[in-house]
Order: sequence, then C-alpha cells, then structure tokens
Amino acid sequence: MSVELFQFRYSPYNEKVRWALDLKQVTHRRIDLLPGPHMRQVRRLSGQTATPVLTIDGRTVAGSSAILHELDRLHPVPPLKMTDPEVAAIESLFDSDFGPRIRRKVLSILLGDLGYFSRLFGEGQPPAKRAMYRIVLPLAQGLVRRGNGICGPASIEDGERAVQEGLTYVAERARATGYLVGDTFTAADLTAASILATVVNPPNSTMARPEPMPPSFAEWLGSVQAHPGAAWVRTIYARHRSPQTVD
Ligand SMILES: N[C@@H](CCC(=O)N[C@@H](CS)C(=O)NCC(=O)O)C(=O)O
Repeated sequence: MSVELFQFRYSPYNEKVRWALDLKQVTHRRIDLLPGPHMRQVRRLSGQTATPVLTIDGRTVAGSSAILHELDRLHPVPPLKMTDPEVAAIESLFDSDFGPRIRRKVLSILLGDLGYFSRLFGEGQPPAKRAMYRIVLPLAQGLVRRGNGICGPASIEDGERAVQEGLTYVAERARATGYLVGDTFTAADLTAASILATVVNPPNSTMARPEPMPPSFAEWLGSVQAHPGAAWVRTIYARHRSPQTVD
C-alpha cells in the first residue's frame, strides 16, 4: 500500500494524523508544504486547501478526522474508537473549538517574527526554497492571518482563554483514570494532546521547534507549563507517542 501525507510540519491537525500513522505502524511518506504556497497543490489533490491530506494508493482523504476514521477502518489495532460518540464529541470540541482559537494566539505571536516563522515551517525544505519562502512571507502572511481568523486583539485574547479552558478540561476530565474516555487511550486523548501540544511543547512531539524561540513565544509557553492540564499532555505523550521512522 502506498501512503503519502501532505502536511505542514507545525500543525496540530497534521500531528494528529502523524500520531495515528505511527501508532498503527503504517509505512508512509511525508511531503512538507509551506503555508501560503501550499494552496495550489492541496486544492489540486483534494478540492480544498487545508492540510492534512492523505493519499492511499492514489485515493485522497482530507481532514484529520476523516483520515483517522479511515486509518481505524483499515488498521483496527490499536483501536482509536472513532465511532464511540463520547470520543467523537471530544474530538470535535478540540478540532472545531479549542484548536482554531488556540491557533490564532500561537500564530499571531509567531507572525511577529517572520524569520522564525519561515525557519519553523521551512524545516526540511531545500535551502533555495527556504530562502524564497522568507522573501515571499511578508506578502503571504496576510493570507495566513485571514485564513486563520486573526483579526485584532479580541481574537488573540480569546486564544489565551481557550488555552486555559482546554487545559482545565483535560485535567478535570482525566482525573479519574488518566484518560478522557474510559480507561484506555483513544482518539479523544490523541486529539486533545495534539491540539494542546502547540503550547505544552512535549519533548517527543513531531512539531519540533527550532531553538532559540522568539523570547515572547518562549515566555508565553513557560507561563502555561505548571498547569495540571500541561502535565497531562506530557504524560500522554510520554506513554503513547513514539514517532516511527518514515520513508
Ligand atoms: N478540521 C481540519 C482543520 C485543518 C486545518 O485547519 N489545517 C490548517 C493547518 S493547522 C491548514 O492547512 N490551513 C491552511 C488552509 O486552510 O489553506 C482538520 O481536522 O484537518
């Protein structure tokens, strides 16, 4: 089976899919795209512009949830329980509510340092492509802001609130068993931990960030690490995330 993931390196929705592929030990190839210039290629493949997009023997599946459903169907072990209504509700809460709100805050800080932004997303690209991306980024950044609903201070403050709400949610919900649904790892844990990993920055996430980070970003990330929800994210990553070697 030939499996290809068209991805952004630094994106929780892409991290969700990488995690599921690694967990189920699916051999695959990852194709890194740059935010902005990615649009034409992703649209040609899937009729829309958002990543992740997975192709399985030439067949296209777009969107992290649809991809996880398909992977759970094709590779049932270990199960992510995508058809469990409680799992689906938590996945949807993090995908559609906390995820986009937190992303506005994270991206707004990163877009304050375009050199860092281009290093972060350009990792793994050939040097000439990285240099070109740095040059076009002042123009492309408007697309990134508009595409993510970054429109003034209120949207950024709301992102800060979403971080606290998301961390509190997982800390409270996982208190009894360590997991969000029942007493085993499911797509609910995988999704919540992937979305919150953008601020918790666990050491074994594939959303690796080049160091040094911009001081304002490092300072803000530092301020959330003591939250019990951040401890939960680190524990889930330590127990269940072991990135595999990809082709
Ligand atoms: N609900 C979608 C959200 C995907 C999403 O927002 N992807 C972002 C990266 S974090 C993206 O590719 N944005 C670029 C675009 O939409 O053109 C999913 O779960 O896959």
